Amino acid sequence: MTTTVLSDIKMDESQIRRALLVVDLQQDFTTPNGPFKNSYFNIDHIISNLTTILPHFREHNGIVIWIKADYSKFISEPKYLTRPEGERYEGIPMNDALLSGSHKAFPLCMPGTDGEKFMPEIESLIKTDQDIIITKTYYSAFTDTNLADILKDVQEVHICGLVTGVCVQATTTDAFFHGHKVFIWTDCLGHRNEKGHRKALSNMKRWYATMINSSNYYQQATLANLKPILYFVNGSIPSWRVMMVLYEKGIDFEGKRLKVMSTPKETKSAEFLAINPRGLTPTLVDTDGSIIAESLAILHYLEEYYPNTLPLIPVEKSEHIKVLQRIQESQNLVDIYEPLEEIVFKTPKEEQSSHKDSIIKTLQLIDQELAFWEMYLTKTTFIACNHFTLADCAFYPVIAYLIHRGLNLDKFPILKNYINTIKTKPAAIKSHPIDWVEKGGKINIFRVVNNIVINSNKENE
Ligand SMILES: N[C@@H](CCC(=O)N[C@@H](CS)C(=O)NCC(=O)O)C(=O)O
Repeated sequence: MTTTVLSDIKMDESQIRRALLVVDLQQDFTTPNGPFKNSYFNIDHIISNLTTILPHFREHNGIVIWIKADYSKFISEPKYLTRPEGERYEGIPMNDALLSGSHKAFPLCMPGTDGEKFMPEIESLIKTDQDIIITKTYYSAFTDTNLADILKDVQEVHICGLVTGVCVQATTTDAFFHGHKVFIWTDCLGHRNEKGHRKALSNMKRWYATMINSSNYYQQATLANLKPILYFVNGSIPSWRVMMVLYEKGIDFEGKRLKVMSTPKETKSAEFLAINPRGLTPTLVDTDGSIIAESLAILHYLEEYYPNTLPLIPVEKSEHIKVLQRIQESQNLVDIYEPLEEIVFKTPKEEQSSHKDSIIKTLQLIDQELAFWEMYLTKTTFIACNHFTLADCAFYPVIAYLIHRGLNLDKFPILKNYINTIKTKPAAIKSHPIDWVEKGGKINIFRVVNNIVINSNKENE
């Protein structure tokens, strides 16, 4: 079953509806002598930032929602959000018992007290004819409120306020699970201490939200709505790896195919050399202008900088390190195999037989290398652990490429089985090189080199 995710709906900038949730700027949190005195924030800075940006935000389809806490009920049972269906949400941590709960340790934001009220400076920022005020009783502004209904046509949810690691984080997580694209205004936040603040930021960045600055939220959010561009060469292992990750994570991108069989090569055009002076693909130009090349580095980049997408690096340490290792190891097979292409494509026919020994050695090394991967797959279903990870995206295109070039895997039945499983995955199907057919490539490298060896033996008889 598919679910419509608000943040996936593509629209023009002018159509995007956004909301800003300003969380808990009440006096109990902000007064210098209150329970949150000496905390890690400067309320004057937050107020000054909001004063500058709110008029602009309202002008750009933005509704401002002021969230207030009422903790007078001393609720002790957490209330959990139900995980929505869809790949986007699988395996992503939801609010834990603490974040799904409410405050009960001491009286805080009690109705009728000054502590429950907004500071006068905040009151003066509220436009009572346009803004909305919501009172929540849990940490998350979504729990037991009508916030989800209010936001039902809103794509971008921007969040700021207090405190980063509790109400802001609880609300951010739920906003993500309600299908919104979430932006955190990092210069309008605060927590009891710096450590907790940073930990919460890194957690939110990893899973649920894009970190932006209030002063240029508009530009940064607009950039976040653009598509990254991937310069690629069709049928190249490095480009294939990156595409597989983009599709698996559901990152919408614009592919720009560069031809390398043309003269001059499109990869060596002045325009492309200005982007990547090595003239090599894949090269990713991200929406904020960041440029990154080298396939394995791009894999890590996508994992790090697309936190709202399906995670492909496990959090559990032993699995994590296996993924890191296998990603790097996947290059071994490429490096071992490459001399065969040198011999077939770049060596004059009459000289090829002189490479007989090197061909035999290379074929042995390929077999030895494949034996490692066969062994890995006796231990886990996928190449690094029991679920699909970045390591599969690094490795699968290598082995699939070699098969296209005529590699026979009869000696490696588990590997063969693995290939048959992966190739049916939507990300593998979508990233499959354009026009490649099942029966293999025009030039069967493995057959050609075997013939070189046979012919060379005959010549020496
Ligand atoms: N180590 C690089 C290798 C990149 C590479 O060699 N790309 C080739 C395609 S397989 C390319 O763009 N060649 C263009 C050219 O030769 O002009 C990576 O993993 O990204």
